[in-house]
Amino acid sequence: MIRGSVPRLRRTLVVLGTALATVAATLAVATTPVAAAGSPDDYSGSDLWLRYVPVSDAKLLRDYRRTVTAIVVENADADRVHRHTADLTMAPGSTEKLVETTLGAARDELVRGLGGMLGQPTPVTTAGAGTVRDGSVVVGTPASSPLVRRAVSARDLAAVGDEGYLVRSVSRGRARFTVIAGNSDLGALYGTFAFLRLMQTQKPVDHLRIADSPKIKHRLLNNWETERLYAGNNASGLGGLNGESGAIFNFAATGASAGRNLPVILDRYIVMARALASLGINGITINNVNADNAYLTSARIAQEAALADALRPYGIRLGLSIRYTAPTDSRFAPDTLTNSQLDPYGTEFRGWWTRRAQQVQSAIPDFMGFTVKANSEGQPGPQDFGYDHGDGANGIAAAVAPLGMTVHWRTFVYNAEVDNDRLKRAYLEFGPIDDEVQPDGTRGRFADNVFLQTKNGPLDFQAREPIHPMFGRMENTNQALELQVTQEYTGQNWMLTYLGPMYEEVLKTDTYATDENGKLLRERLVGNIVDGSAQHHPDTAIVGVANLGNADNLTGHHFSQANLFAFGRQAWNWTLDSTDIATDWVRMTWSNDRRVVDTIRTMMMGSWEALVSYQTPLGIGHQFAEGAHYRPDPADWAGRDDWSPVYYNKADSAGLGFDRSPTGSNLAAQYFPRLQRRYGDIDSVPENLLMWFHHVPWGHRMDSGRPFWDELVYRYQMGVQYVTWMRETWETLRTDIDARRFGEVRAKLAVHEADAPTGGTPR
Ligand code: BDP
Repeated sequence: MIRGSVPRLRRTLVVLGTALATVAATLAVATTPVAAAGSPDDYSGSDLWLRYVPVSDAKLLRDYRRTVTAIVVENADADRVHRHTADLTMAPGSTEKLVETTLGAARDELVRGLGGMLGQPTPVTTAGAGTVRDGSVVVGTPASSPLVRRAVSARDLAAVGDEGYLVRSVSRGRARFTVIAGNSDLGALYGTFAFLRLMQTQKPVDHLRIADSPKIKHRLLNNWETERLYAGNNASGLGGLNGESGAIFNFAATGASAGRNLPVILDRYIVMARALASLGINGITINNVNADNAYLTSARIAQEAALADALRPYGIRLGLSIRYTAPTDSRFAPDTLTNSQLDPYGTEFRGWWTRRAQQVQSAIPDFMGFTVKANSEGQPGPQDFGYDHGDGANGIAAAVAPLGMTVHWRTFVYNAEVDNDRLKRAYLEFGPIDDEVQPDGTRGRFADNVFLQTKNGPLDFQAREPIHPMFGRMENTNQALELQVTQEYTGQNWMLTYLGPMYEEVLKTDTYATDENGKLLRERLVGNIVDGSAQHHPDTAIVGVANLGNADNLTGHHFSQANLFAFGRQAWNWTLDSTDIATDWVRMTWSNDRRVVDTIRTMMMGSWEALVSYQTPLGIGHQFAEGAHYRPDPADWAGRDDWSPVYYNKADSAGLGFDRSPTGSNLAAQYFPRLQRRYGDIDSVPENLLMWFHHVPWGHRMDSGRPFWDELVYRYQMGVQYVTWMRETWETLRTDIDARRFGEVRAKLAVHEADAPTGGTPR
């Protein structure tokens, strides 16, 4: 390649400054200062979106106070969840508390939420001889509550399934009240949060007729602990203080925090649990996919059981990431295996995993199962012992199936030494296993309790990627979509980047999947593949790689909270509009003032596209300096090709971009025919994926009429100027936002603005 092209690119980014009219000028908003309402100026963001500040609109407050006067949760304390840890306790000085029932959690949330929003306590009452007081909010299931049983028909309730809910305004004689009903206690809890959200976002609640249920069954987080964590509480944003690691959960903190390890429960675990339940997230795999076997030792299992106990009332189940070769770890002596016993069809291997899973299950009866990163980035796997991914996944799956557990087998595999394009490996390795005819005549070798967990795109969580060609390809295997919530490649804890639109783009992309006769499926967006409707998969899952750490605001950047919120809402219902989600989040997190809502939402909605523009525009991928994945360095060669910007940009005198069309690596051929044609042809590929699929000549004419190089420069500059506009616009909110959070966001935006054009100093 001709390296001169890349420095030229870099220089241009830095030097450009005045060529374009500023975005700020076109997007500037008028300022009308409004006094900040109801939030102490030192508020840290620690409540996430579960802030229940007093309703600021006086008329609405009067209406709410009339409509909502009492809380009725019959038998709230009856159905206690399992607790393994006899003396489960919160750390001294905690403000959150442990609950023992799901309906108790619903009741407590109403007490807290209504008390805060209405500015007066809302009494918890009993129904009293089956009568309902005017203004009651009645929560429960037909089993827990005679009132609920009478108020909603079994048929209506049946339609919302196990985890769905109904929220209804009901009139009985002179009494008007609200019913929040589920078929399960968890459904009722989800309905409670939905009801509170209506009030947090200042919607009317007097004529409700809501029925809602999740489209995807397992809505999960993967917690990578401290890897790619930007929410640790030390000054640089990484790691932790006082002996903590920076991770959200303390297993092995030292020094001043030694007394704050699990089984002791910390406030932030309960805040997290409430927040995740408010979105309907129902599971979390708590440790890194580059797994440490320590999590399977008896001492850790006891700690994990305590965490599971604390989260259980909120419907959040635990899972663990495991290392394929864990059976050989001497920490499990005398119950260890040798390498030669790691035969996934052998009784030793399967027996070992069954025993381990049983041990976990005896402490955590609702344990979900294991997530496995195998033969990927140095992690061991079945291929090291002469087997393939199907053999390995099925070996562990068979071991845990009798216990009702699942295996999430990740498809993040690549080998640029074998392929002419790193992006092709997953499809090549997993696809044929899905096609295999089985002895019973069915197709697909992966077991029923295996999910293949696939990142949204074929590379690695880049700010924009085409969808992964696996979606739609694995018609005989359960699919789990993995999205990144932690902002590894999207600005980390320095940049304000709202990822809701990115998730939406992924979920609503058409796969153009066809059936076995080549006929287009009727429902075939990525969301349809993931929710099972496209190819009739009975079990469904979506996974977010979480951004939770021990920072006061739990996510490092205040606006990163929005990404967890958006992921959760879209995991529940992937058809939602990311603008509406942003609106809800702003109202719940910052303010219901219209100007504030409009201003912040506008900032958020353009922020991801701006980041794409100044980091990796027009489909160029992975232009980051080695390791940190923050600062672009297009000329870098990171010691191996497939980790290096130059491998991805292929800059030379002819042009820029990776040819994945039929004249190049032909990754395009891994897509269904319609996409294959669209991506494979430089004239039909969407411009935002141009360099993903083509080596674009410098003079290529763009839709705008500009030559390719000019367009590239234009995009970079637009992205950079958007950040300036965000920084300026935030200033207009000074009097509307509580001081600490205003200042913290302001400081981050200053760094963001400095780093957007140049990548800044290495952080
Ligand atoms: C990459 C991360 C790395 C993860 C890997 C994975 O840089 O930390 O371990 O993905 O998903 O994006 O396994």
